[in-house]
Amino acid sequence: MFQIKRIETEPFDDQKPGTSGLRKPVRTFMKPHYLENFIQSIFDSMDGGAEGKSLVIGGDGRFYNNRAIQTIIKMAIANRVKRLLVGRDGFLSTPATSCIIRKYGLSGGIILSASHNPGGEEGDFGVKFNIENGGPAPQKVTDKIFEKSLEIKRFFMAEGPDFPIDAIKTEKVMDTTIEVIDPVKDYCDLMEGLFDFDRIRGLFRSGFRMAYDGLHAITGIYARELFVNRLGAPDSFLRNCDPLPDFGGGHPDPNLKYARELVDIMYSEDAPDFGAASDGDGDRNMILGKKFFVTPSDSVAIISAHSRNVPGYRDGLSGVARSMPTSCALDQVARELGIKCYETPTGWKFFGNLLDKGLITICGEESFGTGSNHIREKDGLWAVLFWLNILSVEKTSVSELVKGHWQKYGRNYYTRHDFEGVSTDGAKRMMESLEGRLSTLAGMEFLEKKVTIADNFSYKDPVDGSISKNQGIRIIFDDGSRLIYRLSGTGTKGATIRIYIEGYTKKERELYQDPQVYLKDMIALSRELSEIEKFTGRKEPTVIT
Ligand code: VG1
Ligand code: CO
Repeated sequence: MFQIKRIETEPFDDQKPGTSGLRKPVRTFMKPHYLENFIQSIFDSMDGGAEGKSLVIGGDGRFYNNRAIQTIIKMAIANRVKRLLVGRDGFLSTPATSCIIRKYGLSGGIILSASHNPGGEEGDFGVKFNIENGGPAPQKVTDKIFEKSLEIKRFFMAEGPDFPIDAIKTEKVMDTTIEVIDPVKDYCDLMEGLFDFDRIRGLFRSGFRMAYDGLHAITGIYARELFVNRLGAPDSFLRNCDPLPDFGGGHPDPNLKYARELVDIMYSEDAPDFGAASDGDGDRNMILGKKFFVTPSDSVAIISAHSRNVPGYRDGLSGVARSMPTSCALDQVARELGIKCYETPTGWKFFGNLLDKGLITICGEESFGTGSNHIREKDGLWAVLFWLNILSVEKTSVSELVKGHWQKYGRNYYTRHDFEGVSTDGAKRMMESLEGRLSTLAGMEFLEKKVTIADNFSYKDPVDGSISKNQGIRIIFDDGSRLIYRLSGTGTKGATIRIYIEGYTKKERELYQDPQVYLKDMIALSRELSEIEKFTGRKEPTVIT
């Protein structure tokens, strides 16, 4: 039925994976051989090739998901993969994929998603490759894939009919056993083992109301199983929970700008007690209370501070970690708990070694990513369940819980200003100019604060000793304030400059302000120091979170 073909091909020069896999407009992925070259490069980067390996594939359901899955199934057969698990209907969230790799001891997984980037025919597509620990491939693996992509001359394809993936079944095709699996069960079982489902069920029974927005991306199918089927919530708690190839025309990014519908509900007079949303592939989360937004940096700190109330974390945390631009709220909690807080570059792959070695239990990024050692990816619904578990124990509102946290630890005011789609050249020149002035900035005073550190962040992995340079420019002040500048590694149009602005206070009367107001002078300073307008022609950011 299938015929193995060796197909001649020419390399593309733009298949370098970014912060999170290879991400391009879907039109690029649809070019002849584009996807095939990249998948073959992944296979070729494996020790001894893909032959005999076990892999899982699935995606967030965006446009081109199922075409790509058929291509990958046929390439896996041709490359003699031994065992291939495929999510039914081509669905698998990023965290569920990580869970499945670990649970079944697979060699790795391929996730088809451009995460929070828009989908549809005009949108983006992406391929992420995860390794046997369940986490994103580390730099040395992605470097190897890129190398292979630059020298590729052929790929292997089993030509034949499409393999039906709309029902659970196992079938052997040549050397490959293909198993179409339930995309939600394993992941939901894992969640049930970590959280106190009885208590959360009780919370829902007590009249507590929730609005969960799946943004028409992958998490809808998981949310329905978890909240409705297993936790007894009414269906009305769920919104936009049917995955659509174009995400209903929206931008599946759970933040104040793109999850507007949910934000409007949560700021209305009749707002429910709790609001949450996730992104395209299910690894991000946004947490809201009644007229209240929880910053992701606060969220990971609060989750860590309350972790003993959650069954899966009752024994305490070995350590915690945050990405460098994430606010220092987590550091305050670590200090109180007497554990170490590691600071890593942006991107989940940097947490992998720390988690594998048991050096940390919980970690997070300011970009709406929170997770723990239960898998090796950030996990949107895990964070939502964590909050529900905490609220069911504390019997208080989201805003009271957060305010109580600030009263105890002080508040790390935080905001991120994104300048999207600026000229690549202008962005590069801005970063270079800033870097060139770093040595003169150290020791200078601005806004009555002294610059204590001005550098380009470099990270030495404490486990394997690898060094990652140029991870973002930091200007740190003696009162705990910070200004951070980085270029995004996930955008697909021009460049995106991210400026992260942070200030810290413990004064009770200063705790409850709008971050844009509290940080006003620091925001102005961030513009001045970088001369962003001169280099990019932009005065204002496109997204503020
Ligand atoms: C962004 C975020 C980063 C996150 C990455 C992938 O990267 O800042 O924290 O890990 O997206 O998230 P960048 O390079 O654009 O700043 V996802 O949800 O794509 O897997
Ligand atoms: Co994502």
